Amino acid sequence: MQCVKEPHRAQYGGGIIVNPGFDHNIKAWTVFGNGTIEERISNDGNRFIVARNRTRALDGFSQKVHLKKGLIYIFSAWLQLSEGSEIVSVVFKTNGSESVHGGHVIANHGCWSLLKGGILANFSTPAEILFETENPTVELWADNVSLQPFTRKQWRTHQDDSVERVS
Ligand SMILES: [Ca+2]
Repeated sequence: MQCVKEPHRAQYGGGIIVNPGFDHNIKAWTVFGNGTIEERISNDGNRFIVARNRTRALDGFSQKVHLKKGLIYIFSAWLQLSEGSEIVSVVFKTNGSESVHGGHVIANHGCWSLLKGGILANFSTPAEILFETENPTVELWADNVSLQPFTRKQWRTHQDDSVERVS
């Protein structure tokens, strides 16, 4: 998918993400590591979240979720940078220090890119959703974040439905 001027709506209404489109400021989002997180508003009145003054790859905004064993979690988020072009990954950090990458996208300045991915939960655990960019000097912007759980059966049915809708 190409880079777009305004982010599209969150998949599945955001799923289990609280405040996925930042209509309620940055409620339910916390800072991970160093730096500052804040709400920003586009010229068209769209609210999104910004992480700035980052110093490490994983610094930025974060939301805690609870993963359930055996479920498939489909993730998506619209991302933009304050400058340049970087690979941004979504990382699920579970208790202890285990981190699971759940997909990546090349994000740019000037337009929004869609990161699509997902993980399979091998055990039930709280997890923090983090975003990683190797270059921490750029601001990371995000909007319309979504995390939707599916059982394997639901996911197969969902994919079948998607295929039917397309054909
Ligand atoms: Ca928004």
